[in-house]
Amino acid sequence: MNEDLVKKIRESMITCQADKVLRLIQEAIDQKLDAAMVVKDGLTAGIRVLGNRFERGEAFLPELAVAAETMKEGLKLLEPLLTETVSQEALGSVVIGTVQGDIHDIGKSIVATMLIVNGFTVHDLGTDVSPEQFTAKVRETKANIIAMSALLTTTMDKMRETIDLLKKEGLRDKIKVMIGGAPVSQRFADSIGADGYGVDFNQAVTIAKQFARKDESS
Ligand code: B12
Repeated sequence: MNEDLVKKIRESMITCQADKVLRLIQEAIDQKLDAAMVVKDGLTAGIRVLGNRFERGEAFLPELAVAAETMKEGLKLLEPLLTETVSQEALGSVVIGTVQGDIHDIGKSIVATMLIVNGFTVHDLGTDVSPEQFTAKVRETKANIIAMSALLTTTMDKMRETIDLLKKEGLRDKIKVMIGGAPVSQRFADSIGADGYGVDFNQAVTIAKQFARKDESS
């Protein structure tokens, strides 16, 4: 029954039926379904299928835009549930943003929310964030983690540039770097000298907690 509802949310995302998605999300909320599961297996799974169709020329940009708007509206409905159990632990502070040239912000914003829920202080710089802006915020906030998101193959190299600038400014040893986003991989993370790569918001939280534990023991 619950799986049915999540499946319907995914299918309605794929077919860009905004009103239906929002109605089904309300149903999921009323039925007290796990909000994180609705985000992951419903909304995110659906928008990914649509992205693949776009790549194959079977869907078009206006459809992606409708799906993105629907996703944001859906997240607004779910956010009170996601943040209901904000952890009181103070695990450290994170500077997060989508890299320069890239305006995709849905995944980055979910990661930011889930980090807050799990006890991190988050400074969200938004989208199109230059290496200079990331570095200045790290310096200003004395954050222990920087989290970068990239959705385009043409922008992911900005992650490398940011790490290089952190090194140049003498900040690299003081901060852990984690990266994510559809075109990014563990291999890419290793190649640019990032400390962690996460495939989704669950992994982002796990990695950030690992960093926090290592910080404590050093
Ligand atoms: C929605 C969408 C859009 C929306 C964005 C709206 C918004 N406000 O974000 C709009 C319509 C505006 C858009 C525009 C474009 N898009 Co677009 N878009 C997508 C789509 C369908 C979904 C992205 C998304 O929101 N996914 C849902 C979220 C929840 O998932 P996510 O972002 O992957 O995030 C999760 C994980 O990756 C991870 N994560 C993310 N960040 C981080 C960070 C850290 C630190 C960690 C640990 C984890 C992590 O956790 C998140 C949550 O679980 C993707 C398809 C895809 N497969 O990703 C294409 C896609 C990314 N877009 C693409 C393209 C080409 C474009 C455009 C260039 C199109 C154009 N011709 O104009 C423009 C880019 C403009 C720009 N300069 O940025 C391509 C990129 C291809 C490539 N190889 O580079 C894709 C892959 C579609 C495709 N298959 O062709 N897009």
